Amino acid sequence: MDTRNQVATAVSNMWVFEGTGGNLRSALHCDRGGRTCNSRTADKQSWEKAMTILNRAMIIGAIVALGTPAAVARTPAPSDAEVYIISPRDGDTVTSPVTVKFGLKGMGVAPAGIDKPDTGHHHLLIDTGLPALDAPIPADAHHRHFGGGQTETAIELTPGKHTLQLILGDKLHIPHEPPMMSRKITITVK
Ligand SMILES: [Cu+2]
Repeated sequence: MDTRNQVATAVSNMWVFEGTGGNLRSALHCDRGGRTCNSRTADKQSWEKAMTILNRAMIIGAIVALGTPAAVARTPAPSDAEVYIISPRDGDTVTSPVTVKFGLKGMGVAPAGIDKPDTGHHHLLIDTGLPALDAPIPADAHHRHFGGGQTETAIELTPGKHTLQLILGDKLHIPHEPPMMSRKITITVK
């Protein structure tokens, strides 16, 4: 008896598990609308949840779709949109305070809290990597929010090398799907 399931549909931002009767074969992670799904390693919690449901149901052909563990709804962003740092340029040597200009193409800037399609507000990541993409961006010295809709800022930096990267957040400060982020640049402060 062939108990494999076919993934027929997927909804936004979801894990889709193929398998039945406690025999999970694979997991797919699908983007908004389920247009593209990629094989990905599901986290343990999601696998266990899927196993429980499949064991209980024992329905051949069932498709189990679970939300991501964090279960936050990520706001879709146009796939051709682009976030970039206008200035300084990668490799520049600058003096503090450093004026950083934010660039955005294919989307609009809206203050935090405003629910408008294809918009977001800038976050400047200073000397840090990307935050979790399925949670609000932290607010601290390494994660600066521009919830008023600002498109530039001046930051005080100590002498030496620093990295800067922009990431857009939605009305709740959560990165979009797909995440809209700039390249990470390195500058030297004199
Ligand atoms: Cu924010």
